Amino acid sequence: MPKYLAGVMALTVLVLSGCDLFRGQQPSEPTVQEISIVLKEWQIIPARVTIKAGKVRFVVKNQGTVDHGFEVEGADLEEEIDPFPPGRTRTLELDLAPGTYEIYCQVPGHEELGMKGELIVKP
Ligand SMILES: [Cu+2]
Repeated sequence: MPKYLAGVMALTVLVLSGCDLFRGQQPSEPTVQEISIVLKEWQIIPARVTIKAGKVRFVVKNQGTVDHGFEVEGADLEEEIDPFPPGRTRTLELDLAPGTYEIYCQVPGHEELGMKGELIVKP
């Protein structure tokens, strides 16, 4: 390959890595894990969720035909989305420590019918 071409390529690499360095200096957004959950009769999908400790945003959609809610319970934590109508979506943002949490629908009787699951938060 001609020497000038090698020079151009080296320069290109320098410019590209320069861009990377520049990007690396931008303030980085804290990572929020986003988990999609579907509620319907009579299940929570997925029933088993595994995430890493830290900030998580549950995007919960009611695809059933009656009101459903979403509750996360475990360790010292109990947080919920109040029951909401079919076709709607609600979000819940939490900062979770490692551990095993229950997830369930808090409408009376729904958990017993199967609207429950497990949330595993890894360190
Ligand atoms: Cu329910």
